[in-house]
Amino acid sequence: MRMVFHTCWIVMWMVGCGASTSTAPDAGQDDARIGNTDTSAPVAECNRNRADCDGEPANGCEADLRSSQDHCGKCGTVCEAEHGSADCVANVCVVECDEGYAGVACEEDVDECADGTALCAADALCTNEPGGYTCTCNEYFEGTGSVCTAICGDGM
Ligand SMILES: [Ca+2]
Ligand SMILES: [Ca+2]
Repeated sequence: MRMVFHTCWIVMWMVGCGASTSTAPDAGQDDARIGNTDTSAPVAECNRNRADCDGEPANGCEADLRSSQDHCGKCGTVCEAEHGSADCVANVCVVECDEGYAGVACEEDVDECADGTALCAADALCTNEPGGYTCTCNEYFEGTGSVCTAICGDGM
């Protein structure tokens, strides 16, 4: 009598256990895929916009590609500007160059003398410089460079 009861209990327990284990694996996989904090999650399981850029499984998908300055949009894409500001916004590196600089990372000096944006007087020499330019009045002229007047103008 006692034995029968025991067997019955075991069967019920097994059925109950079987029912719960049939759903558990799926739920577990979803958790691993979604949870970046789950350090046991494989590297390939990073969420969209996150990545394991340092190859360190312990910290999981540590890089937020949307805003990381070192991994903007994808691993290793550094968002920076040599002469200006750079911000990783929504996976894109937005660069704003200081005046006088251009290029993808604001690394190029703008040659204001060559591109015609320099505001030198007609009687001045334009000299390109990093981040700017200078205007120097020609010989026999004097002034700031943006304004040059002839010396001995009275006699001419
Ligand atoms: Ca990592
Ligand atoms: Ca320049």
